[in-house]
Amino acid sequence: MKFIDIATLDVQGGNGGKGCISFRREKFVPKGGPNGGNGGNGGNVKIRSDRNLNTLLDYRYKSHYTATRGEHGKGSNKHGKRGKDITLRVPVGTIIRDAETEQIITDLTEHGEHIIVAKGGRGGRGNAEFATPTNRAPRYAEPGGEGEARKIILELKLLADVGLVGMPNAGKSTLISKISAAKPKIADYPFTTLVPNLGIVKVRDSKTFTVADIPGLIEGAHEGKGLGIQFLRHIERTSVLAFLIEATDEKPRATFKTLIDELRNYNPAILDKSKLVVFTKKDVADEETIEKLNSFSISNDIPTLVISAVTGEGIREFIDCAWEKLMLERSEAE
Ligand SMILES: Nc1nc2c(ncn2[C@@H]2O[C@H](COP(=O)(O)OP(=O)(O)OP(=O)(O)O)[C@@H](O)[C@H]2O)c(=O)[nH]1
Ligand SMILES: [Mg+2]
Repeated sequence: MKFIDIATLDVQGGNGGKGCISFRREKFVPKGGPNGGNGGNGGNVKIRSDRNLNTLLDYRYKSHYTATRGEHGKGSNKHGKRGKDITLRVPVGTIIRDAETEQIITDLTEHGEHIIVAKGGRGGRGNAEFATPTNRAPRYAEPGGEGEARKIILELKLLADVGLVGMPNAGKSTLISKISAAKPKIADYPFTTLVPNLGIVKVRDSKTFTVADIPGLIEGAHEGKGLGIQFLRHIERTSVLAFLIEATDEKPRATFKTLIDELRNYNPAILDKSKLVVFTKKDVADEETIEKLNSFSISNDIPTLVISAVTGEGIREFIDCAWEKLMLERSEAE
């Protein structure tokens, strides 16, 4: 299944009901006063975050939502009922933007948060409300207000624990396919992965973490080169970043720097995350290279591993290392 993480919706609040023009008609009261009731307010369109959901898939099939209108006012001072609200449920982590201004309206980060995205129109006042000493029988009532109409964009950032970043062809998708049930497309050409993949990794017992494989990054990605950096939003909320670099890369340090620079250009805060460096495709590197990589070091707090998804070497260590970093991040977050 393709991971749908963006959806554009047209939302509209219900119109307000019309105010009523009506006069009392009673025996023995020849000129009854005005008794037209108010129209009900239109319903609102609301969005609520729900931890039981994890995609925006539903919104691909239905993208127009209009709340019901308020009932019109009636005679005998009866007010119209308000229109029903519509509540759209979205996964926790969904960002809502106004499609026109692209401004973020809100960021739903907790379960059960909700927001009105399109307000219903106000009910019009009935003629009873317009009676004054000089005009005791107004033949006027307000129409209902129009419901607010708006185009919004829902955007979901994957809530993965560990994000895999690397140049195209580094072996990101191969790794996720070895450590989880995710079955992404793997090929020996760059930009095989076009949409992010999410996998669940079993550590041991019932312990698991989630990992995100994103499309490859290249120098200039922040200017739109390659597939650009649009996918980096998926790793903004991961706790740990694994930098995958091919063991046969002749300039691993420069590659690491390029990746760091691209992330920094997107959002410098991403670099505060725990990091690990993972050299991939150990099986095709020569002894000398492997030896060099074994002593490769960026800094004390960035572990380095050399793995092969083909032979399975180092995979267990990768899982353990990522888990350890994750536990550290979690305990610091508490
Ligand atoms: N020999 C060897 N080949 C590998 C290993 N891991 C991945 N490959 C190969 O490297 C190529 C690229 O692998 P992918 O997993 O598609 O790379 P990616 O980083 O996801 O690439 P993009 O999606 O294009 O960014 C494929 O031909 C894989 O079979 C490995 O450990 N050893
Ligand atoms: Mg890939």
